[in-house]
Amino acid sequence: MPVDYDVIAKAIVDADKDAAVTAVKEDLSILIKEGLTDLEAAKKILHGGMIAGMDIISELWVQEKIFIPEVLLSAKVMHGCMNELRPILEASGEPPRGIVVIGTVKGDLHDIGQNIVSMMLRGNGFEVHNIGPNSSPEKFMDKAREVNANLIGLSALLTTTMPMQRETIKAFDEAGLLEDAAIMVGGAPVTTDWAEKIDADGYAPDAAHTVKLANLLVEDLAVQA
Ligand code: B1M
Repeated sequence: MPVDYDVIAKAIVDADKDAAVTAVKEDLSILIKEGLTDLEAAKKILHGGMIAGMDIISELWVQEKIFIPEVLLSAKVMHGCMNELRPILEASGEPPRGIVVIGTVKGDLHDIGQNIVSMMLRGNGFEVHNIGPNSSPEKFMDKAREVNANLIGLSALLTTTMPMQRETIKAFDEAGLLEDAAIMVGGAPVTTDWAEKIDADGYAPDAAHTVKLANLLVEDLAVQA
């Protein structure tokens, strides 16, 4: 039976957790039988079905065809599907390429994107400490000190919380924590221009680019050391 990613996307839009999780499991098994590795299959399902479903939700919300309760229900189903992919995306036996503290900045409750970024970074050999949404500069700094992080990831999904990325970077700088660490920023409204304006070390538009950026930043830090 061929894989139909629309079934997952539709189940996320309909907030039908059982249907979504069943389709994720079935599609994983089909793609692996077709010869893809676990990781290749998980990435295809993530982008072709799950993120596509959340894109539809975004569009429906913009058009005011659905409202926050519906968005929250779909977000929960998205989390349920992510639980199925997590072990695959995170599996790695190598020593960590870098130590990342990631979260969504203070005032911002959106966490789906940064959870995906976290999983992809883990799956690509980074040690990731995900401190969750609504994280203050102090929370980021406490965790960075505790785990001796060399990469900090700041997610913001609201134009009103983007300035908190700048505040967090300032706080790290003033505390002298940027000598051996680099800051990455991301989130739907964030741009390269914004990243430059707030003195971030890099911007990534999605999880795959975050992995590339993290690798580059870790190499730069090694050269500077
Ligand atoms: Co909110 N919301 N929301 N929301 N929400 C947006 C962001 C919005 C664009 C919708 C819209 O109006 N079109 C809009 C922001 C407008 C703006 O600021 N310009 C909005 C609004 C207004 C709000 C509220 C203010 C609504 C209200 O209460 N009136 C409110 C704010 C609450 C708060 O945070 N204080 C609110 C609440 C919510 C829910 C709680 C209902 C829910 C969040 C549930 C959750 O996360 N647990 C929600 C959702 C789901 C959305 C949309 C529909 C989807 C976001 C999402 O999960 N996308 C969103 C619409 C949109 O973004 N187009 C919207 C899927 C996810 C995979 O993508 O998060 O972009 P994304 O992550 C990507 C990349 O951006 C990148 O990689 C990820 C994977 O590829 N990335 C990084 C993300 N972080 C990164 C960090 C990095 C690097 C890359 O480096 C570290």
